[in-house]
Amino acid sequence: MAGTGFSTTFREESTNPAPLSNDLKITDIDVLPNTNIKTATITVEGGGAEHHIHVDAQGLLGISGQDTHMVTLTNSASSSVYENVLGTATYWNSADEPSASIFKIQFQVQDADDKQSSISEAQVHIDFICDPLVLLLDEPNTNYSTTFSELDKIPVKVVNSTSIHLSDVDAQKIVRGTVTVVGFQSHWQDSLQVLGADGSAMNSYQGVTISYENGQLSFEGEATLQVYENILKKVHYSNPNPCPPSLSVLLKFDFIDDCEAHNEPVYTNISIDPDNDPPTIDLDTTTSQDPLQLTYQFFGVENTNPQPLVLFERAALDDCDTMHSMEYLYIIMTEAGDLETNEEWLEFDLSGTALQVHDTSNDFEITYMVTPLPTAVVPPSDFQMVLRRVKYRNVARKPFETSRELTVRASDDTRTETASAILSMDRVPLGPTITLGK
Ligand SMILES: [Ca+2]
Ligand SMILES: [Ca+2]
Ligand SMILES: [Ca+2]
Ligand SMILES: [Ca+2]
Repeated sequence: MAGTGFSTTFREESTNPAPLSNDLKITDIDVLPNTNIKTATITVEGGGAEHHIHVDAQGLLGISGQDTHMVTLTNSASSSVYENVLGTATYWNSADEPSASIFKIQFQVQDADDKQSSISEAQVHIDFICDPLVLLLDEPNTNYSTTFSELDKIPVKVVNSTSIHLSDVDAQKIVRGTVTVVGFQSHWQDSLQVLGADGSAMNSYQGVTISYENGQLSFEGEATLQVYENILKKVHYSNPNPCPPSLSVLLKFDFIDDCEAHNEPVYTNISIDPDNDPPTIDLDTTTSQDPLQLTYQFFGVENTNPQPLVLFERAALDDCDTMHSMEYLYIIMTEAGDLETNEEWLEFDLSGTALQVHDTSNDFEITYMVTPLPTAVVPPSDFQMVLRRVKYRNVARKPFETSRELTVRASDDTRTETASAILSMDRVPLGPTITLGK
């Protein structure tokens, strides 16, 4: 056969087989008496089930081995018939991971005198495609879901450890990967760890280094799919935060194989089973006094210039639970003896809020209850604003002899927190007064 060969490229997974010749010619120096050809073969050197040669015999020649690594044409025919038929030969490779990057396809014919031709070779270059690995977190399901209890705080596995499955048609190794808390913010306090059988956190496993930072668990190191599968079975989620900002945490899995293909992203959804915490109260964030010490100033024996006292202007009041947030605020003032409630009271500034105040004071107790207006939903920050603006006023002519005990109580629908303060009297002495006539 003539020619110096032919070179072509086949792209892996392509549905277009590559032609193996261009203007194929058969010549025979035995011009006479017989230029007919008897058989021809097209063979992939080395063979293998991944190879597929296809020839269109056009009904002119017998054919065997169609679409395999070796096609044989039979029947005696002129060299021009063989040229036409052999010229239709095409090649494709069905492997996801072809066994080499170049294959030699050999053409040979035999004439009527049973003389073999020389071998002419076509070269097929394989354009390799890196197929991504496939990660099933809960086979046959791609994704997984689980629940973390805020109350128990027991770390939970983030994959179904009895049915996780990793596969890859063209790589034996994974080189790195991450499990990421989607949209992570540091105050969420989400934690991802690889835990050993004894419950301790691991920072490496069979050549893979493990680290966690800012909501991302990272793996570095080339290892088999089996090693990575074993690691993923040990990944646990936990969160010490008593105030989960969301009742649902989404984890994204991204792993990269040894030809740099990423898996299609897969996800685990973690539902947070919340625990209701009581509201938190700090009557003055600048001091740790408990109870908080407050002072009301009387001016002279007669309390000649009664001024209101802002009681809790540096207070902090909150309830972080998303479902059971603060609903009531009580402020209660007591002392051992009777109170003259018509001479001392609390003043509230509710402006800018959807809150209302109920005064249920009696001779023994000055009591106020702050609640949302009917149907209103009020954030804890509005309760805090009202608490910071509460004023105490006393218009009695004589100072009280004992201190007042103040109780601040905040409640959600089931839990209550209490803080207390002592309000002492400070009589400011005034100088004597001279009156000249009336
Ligand atoms: Ca491939
Ligand atoms: Ca791959
Ligand atoms: Ca909580
Ligand atoms: Ca609560």
